[in-house]
Amino acid sequence: MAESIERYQGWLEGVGLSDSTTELMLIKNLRLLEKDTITIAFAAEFSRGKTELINALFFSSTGMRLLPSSPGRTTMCPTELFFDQKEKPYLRLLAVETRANDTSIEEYKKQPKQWTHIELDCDSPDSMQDSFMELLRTKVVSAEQAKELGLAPADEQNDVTIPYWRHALVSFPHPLLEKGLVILDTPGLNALGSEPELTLSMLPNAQAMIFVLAADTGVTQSDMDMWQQHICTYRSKHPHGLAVVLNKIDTLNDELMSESAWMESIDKQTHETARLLELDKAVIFPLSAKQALIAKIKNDESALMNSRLAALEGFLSDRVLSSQKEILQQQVEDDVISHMQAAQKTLQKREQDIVKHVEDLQSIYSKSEDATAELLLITRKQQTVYTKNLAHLKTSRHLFNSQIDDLLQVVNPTRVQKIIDEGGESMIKSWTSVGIHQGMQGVFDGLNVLLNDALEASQASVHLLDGIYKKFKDEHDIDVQKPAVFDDTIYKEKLHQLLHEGLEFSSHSTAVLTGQGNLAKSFMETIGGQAVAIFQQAQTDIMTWKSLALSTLIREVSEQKKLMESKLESLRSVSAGQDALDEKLSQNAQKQQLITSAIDELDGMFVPIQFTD
Ligand SMILES: Nc1nc2c(ncn2[C@@H]2O[C@H](COP(=O)(O)OP(=O)(O)OP(=O)(O)O)[C@@H](O)[C@H]2O)c(=O)[nH]1
Ligand SMILES: [Mg+2]
Repeated sequence: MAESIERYQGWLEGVGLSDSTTELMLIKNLRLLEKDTITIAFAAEFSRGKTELINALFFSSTGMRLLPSSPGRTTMCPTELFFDQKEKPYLRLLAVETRANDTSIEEYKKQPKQWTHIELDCDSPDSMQDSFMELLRTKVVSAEQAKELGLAPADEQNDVTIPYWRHALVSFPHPLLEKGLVILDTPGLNALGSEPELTLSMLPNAQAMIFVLAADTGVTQSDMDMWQQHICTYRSKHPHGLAVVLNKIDTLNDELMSESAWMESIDKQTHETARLLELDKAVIFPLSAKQALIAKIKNDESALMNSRLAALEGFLSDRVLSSQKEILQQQVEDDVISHMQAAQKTLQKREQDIVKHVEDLQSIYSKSEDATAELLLITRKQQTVYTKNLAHLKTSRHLFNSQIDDLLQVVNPTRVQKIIDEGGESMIKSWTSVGIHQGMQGVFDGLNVLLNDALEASQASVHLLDGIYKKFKDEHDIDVQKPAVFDDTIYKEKLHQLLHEGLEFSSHSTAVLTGQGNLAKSFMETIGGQAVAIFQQAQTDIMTWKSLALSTLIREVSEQKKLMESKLESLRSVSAGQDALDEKLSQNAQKQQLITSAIDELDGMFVPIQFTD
């Protein structure tokens, strides 16, 4: 796809149809293809087997239990696994003390120096396993210190064991990671409530989420709490990206049990889980991560079958990975193909015009001098009209642009930031459930007012455009497609979703948040950052609208104007004699041939970009 887009870039230049807007659109799409990553997040209470499952799904080929998994609390910090081709494999760790700063993890990721860097020796499994022990590291701090980091409730008196690291990044050469897969392993027990960025940004943005339950414990109250607080909101956002794993089915079996009794008990639990979570049984996967890992390492086909891992693998590759790929390809395809279709039309029009022009020239052969003079006069008049139209169009564009600049002022992210800062300040001061709810509602009301203002401001521009397009269609039969109008509903929806997530988070985390100035701040930072991002997107979309709104029309009118000019020139050359006319005819024939072959070349480019169909 990327290759074809690059070819198209070259083609556009060759036929003189390349401009900066188009160039930007193509570059944006090439970047999208390049950065094509898919994140699968694993969330659950502690000890349900998240890490073991990740080992079984992705890392059995290392021949070992790559990531540490053991009874009790194991993983202490969120761990992202991916492949960074720019550097040798590594483990990077961010100190837990950074929680006291305002800086987000996303921001820290841009500053590798702030992380403890451990190079991974992929040739030595033992040393790698050693390095990964860092993921389990904890330390004991005073109650005061723990409170400062937002890791202990306000009334804590005793020393507290806290994670040593706040976040871990693992770059590891694995075929799936190399293709752009990112895996997010999270620690059970409260991690979701205490790291707002994880809960409000990393998890909701993952393309798939796997919620893990264990058959030996069944669905406990704390599983249910987690499900209701964090996973349900995810589900409403990505209805097809959620899977629930009922892990440890091997524990339901013992040597005295018949195979069918075991199956029955698995079935019963699956059914019960589906009922409790109000889910379709099809997205619940009973399996044994431990058996699967061991079976894969030992190459034991029948044990692997018994572990039932294959069903989950099927779900991930068919439902998640390939559908995500399709969505991305569709996005790129829509953008590029519609541009190609417009270019195709332009060239076809050019071809028709030349054919018409050649016919005109041929008819001059047989015409009297008077008739030629008359044709010259008509063409001149037409040319004047087009010159005027072009001028008119440019004035309109000026007007349109200044309207859009006003619109951009309305959705300016600095204004958004101001609303958030003001609202946030008062919320941090009155950090109670009611205070947070009211404060957040107030902030979001303010943001919605901005969007309504923006919609109002954009109406005038929409009318202006409608008028211009109508004039050219009615008076000059120029019918080009209008670009899509800036549509504020998507941003409204996104804001609504964000408010909902923020309220959910704060109402379940007040115990941890109470009196934790820093945590309250980082919560506001995360919410604010996402809101600003929504408005930045709106701004980008408006700018795209600004650059696209009149460009096709202007291009079309300039084409017409050029055509008139060349027609005039031909007509003038008639008076210079028969030879000149012959020369003009052969020049035009050549032009026509060039255009025809350019159209052929373009036709051949559609298929490679549409290969998903
Ligand atoms: N019997 C059995 N034990 C399993 C299975 N999967 C995991 N375990 C065990 O359960 C324990 C916990 O597994 P982990 O993978 O560390 O669990 P986790 O969800 O990552 O836990 P935290 O990292 O603490 O959040 C380990 O001792 C695993 O060996 C399974 O399918 N069957
Ligand atoms: Mg774990």
